[in-house]
Amino acid sequence: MDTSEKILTCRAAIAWAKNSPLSIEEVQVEPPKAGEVRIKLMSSGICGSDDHVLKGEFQMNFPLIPGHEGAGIVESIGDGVCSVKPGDKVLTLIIPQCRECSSCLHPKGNFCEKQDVLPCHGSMLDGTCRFTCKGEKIYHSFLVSTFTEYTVVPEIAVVKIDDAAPMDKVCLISCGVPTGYGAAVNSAKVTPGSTCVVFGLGGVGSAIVLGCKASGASRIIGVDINEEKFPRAKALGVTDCLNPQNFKKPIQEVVMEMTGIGVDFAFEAIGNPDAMISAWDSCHKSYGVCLIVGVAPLKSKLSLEATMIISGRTMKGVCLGDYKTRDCIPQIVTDYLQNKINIDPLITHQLPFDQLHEALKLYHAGKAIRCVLLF
Ligand code: COD
Ligand code: ZN
Repeated sequence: MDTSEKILTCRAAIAWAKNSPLSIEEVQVEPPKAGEVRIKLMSSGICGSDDHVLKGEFQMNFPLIPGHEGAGIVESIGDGVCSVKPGDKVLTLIIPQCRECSSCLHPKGNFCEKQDVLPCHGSMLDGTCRFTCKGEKIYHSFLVSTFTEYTVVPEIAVVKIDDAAPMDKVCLISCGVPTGYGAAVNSAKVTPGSTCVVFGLGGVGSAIVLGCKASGASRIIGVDINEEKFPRAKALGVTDCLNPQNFKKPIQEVVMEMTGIGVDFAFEAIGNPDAMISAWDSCHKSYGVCLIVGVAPLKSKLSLEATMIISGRTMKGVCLGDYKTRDCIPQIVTDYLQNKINIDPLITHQLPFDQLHEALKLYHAGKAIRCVLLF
């Protein structure tokens, strides 16, 4: 049956307010307008940023449908859409690529001006929403919303991937993998034989470890307050695991003592300003590079010892691994299919969508690296 141009009714998880439990409801999903794509989701990861959303740390409009790490199949397209067609396997993109703004036109920029993360309005690009529940308007998150059987996204926030992609896994390549792996291989360009430290060994931090290892780093120090993360981190390539709570001195001093001179590359994948300073202070004074991957709470500030900035260290923010998303993300899927990168160890759990609460419990208990929801 041709469902395009029709309003679809399906199940979706709604956050009615910040810090309130998600409820799975029947929602109506409008057809895509011009320049938009309606997608039948096959899987969605639960990312650290979704937790920030639910806690209200992104200052978003509620009620909303969370989720952004999605893989699905195009159900219908609006007028003018030409990069995807019904039946295509696609990934949703939390950072779109409009190919027209100053970031997209610059050879290095990837933080497209059409993104809806910082700040977050919760609508489509025309300011309206495509979801309703019990007659009430439901907001989108980050232009995508993936905790739903169907979603509508702008064409600039979706990309076609290889037909052979396993849809129960590749949702991670929508966000967590490029965010972490790309921070190491594409943004930092970790060098063979180098020493790295990764703060936060969740899904994103684990993908950073994968990238450091693939780049030939000889020592990878992993820092996390949850020691349950250590065995998996070691299996991915972490050589030394540190729990800051086991030391009386600041963890950067421990890293300095372990390395003698500081690390070549430090990554922060927690979103914690104190950890950002620890990462910076762990770097070699002269040539160390500190990559900030986590988003810190709104309006928080960093306090660095200003005198020492002159010694040459670099601090760089990086979003989605500095990849221009529509141009680069399909290649990561192809690399996965060709066994050039293995994302499987990052997927610790897979659960049907209606067990969303169980999945969130696993996330909050620190048991999951990535739990994938299956539709
Ligand atoms: N010290 C050490 N480790 C800590 C601390 C601390 N003070 N606090 C928490 N941790 C550990 C946790 O135990 C956990 O293992 C890890 O940090 C965080 O991992 P997750 O699994 O909760 O979260 P991720 O890995 O999915 O995401 C983390 C991000 C920081 C990347 C995320 O929260 C974020 O800020 N994302 C925005 C950045 C971005 O580029 N987003 C693009 C799309 S998300
Ligand atoms: Zn994410």
